[in-house]
Amino acid sequence: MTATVAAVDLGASSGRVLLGRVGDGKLHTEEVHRFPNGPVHLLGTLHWDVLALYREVLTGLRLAAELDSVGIDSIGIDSWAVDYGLLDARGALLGNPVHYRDSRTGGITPPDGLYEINGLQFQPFNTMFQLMAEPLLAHAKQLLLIPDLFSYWLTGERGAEYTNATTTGLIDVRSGRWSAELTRDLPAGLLPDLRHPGDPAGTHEGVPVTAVGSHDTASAVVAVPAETERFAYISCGTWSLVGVELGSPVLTEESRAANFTNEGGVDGTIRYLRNVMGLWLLQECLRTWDTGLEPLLREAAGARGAVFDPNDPVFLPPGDMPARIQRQCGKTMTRPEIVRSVLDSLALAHRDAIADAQRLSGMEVEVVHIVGGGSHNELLCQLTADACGLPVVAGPAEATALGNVLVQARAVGAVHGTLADLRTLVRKSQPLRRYLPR
Ligand code: ADP
Ligand code: LRH
Repeated sequence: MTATVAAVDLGASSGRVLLGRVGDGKLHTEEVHRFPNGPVHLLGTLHWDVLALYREVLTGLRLAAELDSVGIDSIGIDSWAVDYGLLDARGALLGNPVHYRDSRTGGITPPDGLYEINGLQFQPFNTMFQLMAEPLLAHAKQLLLIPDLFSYWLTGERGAEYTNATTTGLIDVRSGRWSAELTRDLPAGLLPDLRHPGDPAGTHEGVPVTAVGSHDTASAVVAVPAETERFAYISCGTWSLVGVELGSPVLTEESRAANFTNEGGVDGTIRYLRNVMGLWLLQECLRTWDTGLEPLLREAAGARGAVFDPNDPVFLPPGDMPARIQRQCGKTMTRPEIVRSVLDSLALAHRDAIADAQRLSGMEVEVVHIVGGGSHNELLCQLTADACGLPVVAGPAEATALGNVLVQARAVGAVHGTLADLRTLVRKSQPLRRYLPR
């Protein structure tokens, strides 16, 4: 059986709709629509423009339907994590969703004992902390994470997809359910029932919508083209999400202190990883300079950089990134030197996270997979291989959308098997590039 599915993947820097054809041991994808995404500053608060994004999603689905005269078997949606919309009693959106880079959660510290329950790294923007600063909470009847909100708008049906729900900080990592203790102070019924990747999630104009790993990083990890179980991954886009896949969480004090997270993956896996600030640093430099990436990357290859800690919270909000980087490095630099500093510093942060993941989980890795838009960045891939002293396999750049496609294709019966089987399909169908450590 061959299936055609539409994957909606909303990243923090861009969104896209892909058409995926899967069956007879083959995987073929075609991008049908791509659109920019980014923060909108409004009256002192940083928002997402969710209605504009929804319009783009509808455009993408229309274009996909026009391309596929045979008919689409399923639609799946994933996006960045932690952010949400609040609904009133009629199901209408209360306010425009706030961006996780907004300053409203600045100064929050995690309560003691939290990690033992939710296993989540501390990020000030985790949903549970945003809710502490949420003025609309008292008026809200229900909370929907961003992919669940889009799914609701498409289908009229509500639910909370599990992988993304784990990024709220409100899921008990052992039971995989909403934690009674952590949700105690929230309005009753605020959090919808959980659904899991592969579950039906309603219909849009007669086409079934299927829950996927709706946390973009969960979908990206599905499509890591690993041959061995002993792999590390870097889902490298706006963020670098760096870690390993495990069967059970690591909840030790050392793991908490190293700020490693145990996020829920597809098929009951644990995504044991650390957030590294990622290519956001570069995106914000380019925005400040109002220039393109490729010429700068060429110049950066021959430049000397400085090393700084890319995870310093000073880099989290939007703003003049070159100024912040130069301040952290304690010197004035040319543009290529700044770009080189970003790449050197990210490569070292990738190395540290992979070393920590191995030390804390006891798993030894043989290869590092870089997926996401950053897999196009040859210099970063080579520097990461050099820093880690491990081979790097780069690609696919659209791993998130591919993971979304594959989980849908499996749900409709066009492909069978475990994550290893899905990964084999990715490995056989996608162009990959190998970097050896120098
Ligand atoms: P997100 O899903 O977080 O929006 P993506 O996975 O789409 O992020 O990755 C976007 C990033 O990938 C860009 O910011 C850019 O740094 C990098 N990237 C994309 N294409 C290229 C390219 N051709 N060369 C180098 N880097 C690229
Ligand atoms: C990447 C991502 C990441 C989260 C962040 C908020 O897009 O989903 O996994 O930590 O956004």
